[in-house]
Amino acid sequence: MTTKNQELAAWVSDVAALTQAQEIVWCDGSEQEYQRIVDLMLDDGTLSTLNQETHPNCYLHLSDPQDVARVEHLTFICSDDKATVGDNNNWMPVAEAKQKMNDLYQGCMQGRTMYVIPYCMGPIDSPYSRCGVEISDSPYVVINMKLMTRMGAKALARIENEGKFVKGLHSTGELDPDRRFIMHFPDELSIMSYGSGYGGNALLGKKCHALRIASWQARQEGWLAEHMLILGLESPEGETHYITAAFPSACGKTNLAMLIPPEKYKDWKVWTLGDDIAWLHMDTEGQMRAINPEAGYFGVVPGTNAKTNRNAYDMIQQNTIFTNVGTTEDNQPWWEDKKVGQPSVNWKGDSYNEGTGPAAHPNSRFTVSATENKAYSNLAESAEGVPISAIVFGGRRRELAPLVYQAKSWEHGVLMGAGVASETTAAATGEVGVVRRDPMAMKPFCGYNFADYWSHWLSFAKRTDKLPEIFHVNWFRQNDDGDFLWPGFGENLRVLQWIIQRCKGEVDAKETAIGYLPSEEGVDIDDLNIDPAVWQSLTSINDEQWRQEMDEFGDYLESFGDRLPGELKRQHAEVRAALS
Ligand code: GTP
Ligand code: SPV
Ligand code: MN
Repeated sequence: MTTKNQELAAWVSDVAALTQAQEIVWCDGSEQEYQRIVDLMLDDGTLSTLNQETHPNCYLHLSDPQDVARVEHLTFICSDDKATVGDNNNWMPVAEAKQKMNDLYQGCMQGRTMYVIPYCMGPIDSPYSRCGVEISDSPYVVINMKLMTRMGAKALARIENEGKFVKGLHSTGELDPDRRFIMHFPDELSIMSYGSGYGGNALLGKKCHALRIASWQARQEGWLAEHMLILGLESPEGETHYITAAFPSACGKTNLAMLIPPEKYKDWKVWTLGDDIAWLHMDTEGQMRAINPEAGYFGVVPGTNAKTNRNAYDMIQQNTIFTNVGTTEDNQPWWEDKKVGQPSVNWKGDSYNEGTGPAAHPNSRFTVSATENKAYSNLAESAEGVPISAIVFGGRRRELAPLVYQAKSWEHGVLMGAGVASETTAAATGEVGVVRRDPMAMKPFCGYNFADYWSHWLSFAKRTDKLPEIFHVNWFRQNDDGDFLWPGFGENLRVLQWIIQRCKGEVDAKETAIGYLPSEEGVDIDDLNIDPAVWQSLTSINDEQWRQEMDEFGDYLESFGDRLPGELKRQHAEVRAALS
């Protein structure tokens, strides 16, 4: 196979010359190709089979122990104007970055196969979808891209029709953390990644293209590329409302997107459209609509069990690639909080021993096609996307943030999103559990200056009077013993119900300085056995703590200087004044 697109053909041959790849393989996206590459990896030991009786077509990949998460300090946006990139990103001048990367790529694929992977982010026939081509020397990348995107011949055909595509070059390199970079060149729609095989660093369609590059394009073209799940909430009467929610990495998007309602609400249904990324466009009627650019899930394994997330638990019993989990004696995948079985081997491939850390890496992942999910929405493949009623922001905060609250206006909602702060998780290298500012859950993913990004968000208010309502949730409040105050998971349905009732104007709320909180009987918790004092603290605010929070947040906003939109300053001042 080759291509009619001259630009693509020329780029592929330039890369082959630079990297001195031994062989070029154009990926067609077929099942046979997938199996052929799986077999090749089984042969070279980069993949192993799991118990095929209990887990048909499931495989295990153990990564280099130093290559288990995104590396935010090694991720750069390269454009010649530093101010456009913003202090929220690492910046490097284009020429310097290219020099550095070309030096690394020089001869790096000697003796290796170079895969050319055409992919489409979004339904293949959607006007909102965008294509790219990833060149990679990693067979692991090929099989993951097959599950995570619309990959192969159809994507190539679309590229040949449209002419435009994102160029992503990836080499696993030596996996040396000192020779590892993830570079983005938004002006020329290209990405260069070297030295890591980990999902977010190596599957370039995902965070690199569908968030960092796409957010840059979205600003120019009037749409939004967001770190959001998309779900449909269907009532017993058959009415479905669509919600998007932005939570930072490993803070509950996959779980919420696949929620199974508790027994009391068994006539309700949650449908999954996406679990990580949403592209939001305004249609000609002024309605915001969302598509999920992805076609699969690259999800956090630990904590997934038959109780917390039955849909995910069931969907990863077959046709799944596991990365960095442990295994049982009979070679089934095992992870912390799986609740069944015992670990025998850990994620480093050593025999499991309680004293030497968890069996599964805390950021171990499953890769599986979205079609394996029983809750997969039949509108997930719709070219126009789904109409959005509510946008939810959230973070992992053991204190401060109430269970749920609603913004008073779109502009106030943008402030609320900009104010997201959350405890860091194992999804990125670095310390875990420290609160950091993570506006719109996009700190690691917004490809340009946050101040301009907030202006862009604010600009939607001028374009329509039909914008979604904006909310903030926090499933992670804890008591002094470290126990969660809210049961979470399936019970989060009760909060989603309140959100939709608020959108429809069906339920009263208490007005506070930070927004509308549920009134006494607003959220149904009758059968949950929650201590009234706990419920009170989940649904009220501590003025003193919030004054402190708003002051810190104010300083953060000020750090964006003149670029900070005046409207955001006004919104901040209003909340701060209401707290005095
Ligand atoms: P990324 O894929 O990194 O973007 O993460 P995500 O936002 O999709 O997070 P995910 O749903 O995978 O959840 C991450 C961790 O949080 C898992 O270990 C879950 O078990 C846990 N979690 C998710 N929802 C809840 C909840 O409502 N309550 C509690 N206590 N934990 C939760
Ligand atoms: C995240 O870290 O937010 C993820 C996993 O969804 S990765 O694709 O690796 O970024
Ligand atoms: Mn994510």
